[in-house]
Amino acid sequence: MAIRYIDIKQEVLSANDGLANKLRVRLKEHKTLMINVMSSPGAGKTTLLLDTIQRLREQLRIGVVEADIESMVDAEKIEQSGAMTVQIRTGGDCHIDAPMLKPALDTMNLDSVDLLFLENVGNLVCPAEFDTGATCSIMLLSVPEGDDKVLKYPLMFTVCDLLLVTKTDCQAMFDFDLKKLTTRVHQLNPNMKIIPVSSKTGENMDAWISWLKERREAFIKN
Ligand SMILES: Nc1nc2c(ncn2[C@@H]2O[C@H](COP(=O)(O)OP(=O)(O)OP(=O)(O)O)[C@@H](O)[C@H]2O)c(=O)[nH]1
Ligand SMILES: [Mg+2]
Repeated sequence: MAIRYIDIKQEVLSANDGLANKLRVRLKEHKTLMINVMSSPGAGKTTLLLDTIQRLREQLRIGVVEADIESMVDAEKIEQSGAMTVQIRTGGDCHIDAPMLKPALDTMNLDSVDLLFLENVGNLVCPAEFDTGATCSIMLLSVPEGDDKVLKYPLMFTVCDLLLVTKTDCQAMFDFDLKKLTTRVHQLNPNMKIIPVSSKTGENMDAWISWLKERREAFIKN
């Protein structure tokens, strides 16, 4: 007797991709550039976003969708910065997918948001598997996590356009080899741009802001 084989994961992913594409089209119609921000817990996503909002709020209207398993801690901080903020509580899920994001977008007036950040759940594995409808995906890897993470969590490094190596102010305390990391990343994803940054010292924050502005200009033109 032949074995009947049902690939649930493939079905879930293809249903997700259909909705993600619709969300991408909708965001484009409103000229809202959505950026999916991913990393392991504590790599510095919220800190980076707070700094970014501070630097760009006179030039762009910024919104943030915060995704967490529990709590509103990050959303409360972001809301204080004046950015439009929506919290998604995943209730245990360790990633955001398109069906989870849609109700958050439905609550927003996208015509008044130029730049929308999705702070994904802190996790280097699951968020990489799900298209959210974002036009860009970026990731953070902090110096204390180590330069070998690209070998252990390769998918995340494959799906992102930009890697921000965060907490470079801690470099002296860790055996983190930026050259080794860069070689490993480019073996997997030759197009990945890498910017080492520190929210503490402000190192290379200008380069990150320039990258964002270039992305937005290209998004509006195309
Ligand atoms: N030294 C140093 N600490 C940083 C830097 N950026 C963030 N931190 C600290 O790292 C810790 C975690 O930062 P968060 O911004 O909350 O990290 P996160 O990625 O948003 O964390 P989750 O949302 O829980 O996944 C906080 O104590 C920050 O102050 C940095 O550039 N240098
Ligand atoms: Mg956070």
